[in-house]
Amino acid sequence: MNRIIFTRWQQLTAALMLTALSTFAAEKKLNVLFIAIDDLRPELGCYGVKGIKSPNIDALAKRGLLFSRAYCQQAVCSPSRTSLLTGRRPDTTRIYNLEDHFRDTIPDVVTLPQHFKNNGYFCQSFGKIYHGGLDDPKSWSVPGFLGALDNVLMADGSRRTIADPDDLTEGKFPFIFAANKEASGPNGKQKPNGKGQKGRPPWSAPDVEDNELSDGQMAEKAIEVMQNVKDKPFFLAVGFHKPHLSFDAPKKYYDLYKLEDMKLASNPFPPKDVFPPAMIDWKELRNYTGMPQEGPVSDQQARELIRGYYAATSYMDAQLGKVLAALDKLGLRDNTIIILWGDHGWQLGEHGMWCKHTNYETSTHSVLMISTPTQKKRGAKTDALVEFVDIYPSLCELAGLPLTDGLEGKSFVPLLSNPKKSWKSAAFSQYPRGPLMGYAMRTDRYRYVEWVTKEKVVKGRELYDHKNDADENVNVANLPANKALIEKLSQQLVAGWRAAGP
Ligand SMILES: [Ca+2]
Repeated sequence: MNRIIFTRWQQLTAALMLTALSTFAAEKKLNVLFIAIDDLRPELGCYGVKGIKSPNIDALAKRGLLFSRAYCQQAVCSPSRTSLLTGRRPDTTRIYNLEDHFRDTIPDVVTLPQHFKNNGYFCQSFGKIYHGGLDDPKSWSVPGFLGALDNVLMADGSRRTIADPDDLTEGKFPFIFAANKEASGPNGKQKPNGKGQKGRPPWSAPDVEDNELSDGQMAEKAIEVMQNVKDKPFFLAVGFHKPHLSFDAPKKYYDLYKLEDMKLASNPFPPKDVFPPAMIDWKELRNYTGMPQEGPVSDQQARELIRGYYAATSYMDAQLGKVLAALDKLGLRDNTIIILWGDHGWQLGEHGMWCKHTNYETSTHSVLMISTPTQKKRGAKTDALVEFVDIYPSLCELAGLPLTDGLEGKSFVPLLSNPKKSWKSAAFSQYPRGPLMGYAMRTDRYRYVEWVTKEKVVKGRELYDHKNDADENVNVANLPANKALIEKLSQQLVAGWRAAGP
C-alpha cells in the first residue's frame, strides 16, 4: 500500500515538475542565434585540422556539441539552404539551382524562421541566409540587413555602397585589386589576364580594418540589433559570406599563414574508375581573373587559393568571435541556443577539383555544432550521421515549439545528452548533372551513389569504402566481388531517409 502511495506521489511530483518546466519554457523563451557560414568545410581546429586558425569556432565547439558527420542535402548554396530552412529535401522543395524560389514550388511552406516568428519571436537576418536575390520576406519580422558591402572604403578615402559582392570589379574597387597585385609578389602570378568573367582575382589581402569588408560590417550590425532586441525572444540569423570566393580578407589574416606551409591535396586526380558525370570542371573558380580556362591550377596558385581560404576563414572566425562576445556581454548566453553550420563542403584541390557542386565527401560533408544553455555535456563530439534537414525539428524541440507539417528530418536533441547514441543508418544528398540526378548515401562505412535518369534508370554507380579509402580515390562499384554489396546498398538508397531511422 505504502509503495502504491509512494509511486503515485512520484507520478504527481513528476507531473508538477513537467508543468513547471513547460510554464518556465512558455515564460522564458530561449533565443536562437543561427549562424550560417558560406562554403565552410570542416577545415577547422575543432575538426582536428592543424595549421588553420579558427579560435572562436573552436571555443564554441568546446561549449557545445560538435557533429563530426553532418551532411548537406545538395552541395550548393540555394538548394542546401532552402532544404535546411524548410526542413525538406530537394526532391520535395524542387529547388536544385540558384534561380528558382521555393515560394513558387511549395508556396505555403512554413520556414524555420517563419515558425519562430509565428510563435512570438523577433526574426531578422544579416547577410546571406537565403541565397542572394531569393530572400523570403515571410520568414522575417523586419527586412534583413543585406548591404553586404555597404560603405566600402575606396582608395581615395571616400566610401561607396554596393549591394552585391559580384559587383566588386576592379573598375569600381581598385584598392582591393591593387592590394592583391602587391600581395602577389614580383612574379605577378595573380595579375589579371582580362579573361575572367567577373574581372576580379579569386583572393585579395587589402590592408584595411575588419569592418571595411562585409563580414565585419555584418557582425557590427548583428551586435547592434542584439542590443536593441535583447529583452524579447529573438531568432537572429547571421550569414557570414566568407570563406566563399573571392577570398577577400584584411591583410592581417593573410599574415597568419605562410604560402610555403600550405599543404596541397594528396589526391589531385579523379577517382579510379570514376563515372565521369560525377566530376566538375569548377567553372566557378575559372571565372576569376588569373585562373586557367582549362586544366589544373599551378601548384603556386593552389597554395595561394588554400591560403586565401584559410585567411578568409580566420577573418570570418574573428567576426563571429565579436558576435559571441557581445552575446556574453549582454548576459544572453544563458538564454540563447547557438547553432552554427556551413552550407556545404568545398574541394580544395582534392580530385583535381575546386569549389562544391559534387556528391563527394568533400562537397557534402560540412560543419555543424550547437551550444544550448541546458546541455549537460560540453565539448563533446558525436560521430552520428546527421543531416541538415534535422536542424529545423531540433531547434523546435529545444525552443519548445510544436513541429510543423511535412518536415523530413529528425531532431538530434537526444544526441546532446548521449553523443554515442545509436542513430541514423545513412545520410542522403543529391546533385543534378544534365539529364541525370546523382543520389548519394553516406553510411557508417560507405559512400554509395547512383546516377539515374528521370525514369530512374541507373546510368552509373559509385562506391567508396571509407574503411580503406577515406579520400574516395577508388570507385569499387564495378568490382564483381561487390555485386551483393551493391544490391544491398541500392535497396537501402531506394528505401531512402524514411527507412534510415533512427
Ligand atoms: Ca555556399
